[in-house]
Amino acid sequence: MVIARKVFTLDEFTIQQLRNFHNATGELSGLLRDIGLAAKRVNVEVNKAGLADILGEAGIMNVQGEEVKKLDLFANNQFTGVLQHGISCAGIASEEWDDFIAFDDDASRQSKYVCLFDPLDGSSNIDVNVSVGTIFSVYRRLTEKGTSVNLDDFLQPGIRQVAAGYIVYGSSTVLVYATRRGVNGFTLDPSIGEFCLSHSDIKCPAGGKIYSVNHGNFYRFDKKVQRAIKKYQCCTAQQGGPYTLRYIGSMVSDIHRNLLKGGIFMYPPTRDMPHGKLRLQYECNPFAFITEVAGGLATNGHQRILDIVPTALHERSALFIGSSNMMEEWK
Ligand code: P6P
Repeated sequence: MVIARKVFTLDEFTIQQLRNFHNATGELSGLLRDIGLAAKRVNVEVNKAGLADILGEAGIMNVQGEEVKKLDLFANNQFTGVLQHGISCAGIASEEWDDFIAFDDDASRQSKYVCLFDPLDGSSNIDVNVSVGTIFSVYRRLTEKGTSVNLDDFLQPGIRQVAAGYIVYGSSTVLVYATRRGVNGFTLDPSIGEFCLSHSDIKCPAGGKIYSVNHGNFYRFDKKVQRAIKKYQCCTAQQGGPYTLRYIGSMVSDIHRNLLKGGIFMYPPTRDMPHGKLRLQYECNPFAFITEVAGGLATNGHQRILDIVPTALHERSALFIGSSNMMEEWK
């Protein structure tokens, strides 16, 4: 007799996925469970950040030239440590590490995956209690199993992602991940300390009324972007509007909302950041993969994000991402 179960924890869900694909080895399930463990540990610190001595600057600058917060460092160490001590990842790259890290123990060298992540995106919001998030991306390594990974493993185009996801530490803590089989969301149930399936088979609505952009950059955008923003501001109901501006300054929260409700998130190039601000490998590509699997689109304004061939680990890209109908002019 099989006991029917409604609620799936992340572990149960990934194991269920494993059952459905007989040639699966369980490595990806293990990697996702490791990420879930690190996310739970980060969640504890994010939720008490105001109480513990974990707010504020760590007093160092990262490779991006940005002030690193203590919580950034904590999150970076958690995700790095869990993946290094697991057996499902051969190496990682992170916004907070200058270079990639090859895990050089025998078990890790046998793994077929590498992982890239932004351990705590939006960290400038931490001290004012605005949602922050973790973003991750998983690729099958190009180098031989049993050897150390190298830079080529981390510079693959986003179309080669095996999985991608994010955790948003907000009013609740939600882990969303995508494989080619679909996008699913899991909400942390603090009473049992497990992520439980809460958003099954997420689809990005084809249309939306939300646009997300930092309006303070308006006069630094090109004319096409300025025209689009003016269109969103002026559209009447007869013209497909009215639209509403929602911009939290934390892309994980902005894109999560638009993924569920429909909308477009834009981080266009500006005069001082002609290649955009956001990082291709561990911000744009993971969200582009998730959004496309959910039925939306993601470009840099003229090229599909997933088709861009990266040339450097921390390279930047412009990003236009969201509902397919709202993305027409950015394809
Ligand atoms: P701006 C946070 O620092 C971040 O990387 C994204 O999460 C966010 O969408 C963006 O930068 C905000 O940038 O220039 O609008 O403050």
